[in-house]
Amino acid sequence: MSPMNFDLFADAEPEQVPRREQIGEQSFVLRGFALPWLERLLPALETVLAAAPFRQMVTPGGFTMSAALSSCGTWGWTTDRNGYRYSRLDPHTQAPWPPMPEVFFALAQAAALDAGFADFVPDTCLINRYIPGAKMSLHQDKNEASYAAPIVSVSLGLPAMFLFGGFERNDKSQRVPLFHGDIVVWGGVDRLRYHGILPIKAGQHPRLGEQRINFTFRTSH
Ligand code: MD3
Ligand code: FE
Repeated sequence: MSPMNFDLFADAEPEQVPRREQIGEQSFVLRGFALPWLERLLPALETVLAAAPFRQMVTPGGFTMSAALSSCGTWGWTTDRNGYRYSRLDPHTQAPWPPMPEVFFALAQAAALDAGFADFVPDTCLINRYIPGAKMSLHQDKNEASYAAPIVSVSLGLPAMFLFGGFERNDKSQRVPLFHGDIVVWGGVDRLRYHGILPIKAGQHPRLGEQRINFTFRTSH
């Protein structure tokens, strides 16, 4: 056998999909970024939910959202017939929202930094729970005081098809599949893009069961 025939790549790492995908000028998907944090995130999530359980909220238009919501941190996002707002108190319990667990904050900061945003200081984490059939219609997030900070979103459980649109409702959307452990980070110029989640397909996730949970970290004030 001539040396020419040695497989130069025999010891190389197997081919892998890129870990960081750019989906917009300042938007990145970090594939699997949350996986090493999972066994610390889930007990912290249980603690938050014991104090502020998931509940379905009503939009100003009178529709009950199909996703169930909770929050932690100094502020929590709420909606009812009177409008959308951030509040310091959970309207369900009348108590302050539970504090943001350290592991939530640390993960959000690490993901923001990986996408190029140093010093991200979220003051709220909105927690969305989707069961099969639940969705989130195309919308913009406009309730934050400043759009300077990025938004960090963590996907857990069942997969989802994320719609990443333009700056007007009718602009064409990209479809981005999001899987258990993926994190998406959005910065400045992409901050006001329309976005949504297609109805979740039936399925069982080995760790989270029949649901998708999404954390959205924001600097609201
Ligand atoms: C894209 N949540 O809570 S990720 C929301 O998966 C929300 O639960 C979805 O949209 C979910 O408002 C999508 C979060 C997200 C947040 C802000 C964005 C995506 C964004 C701002 C601009 C573009
Ligand atoms: Fe949103």
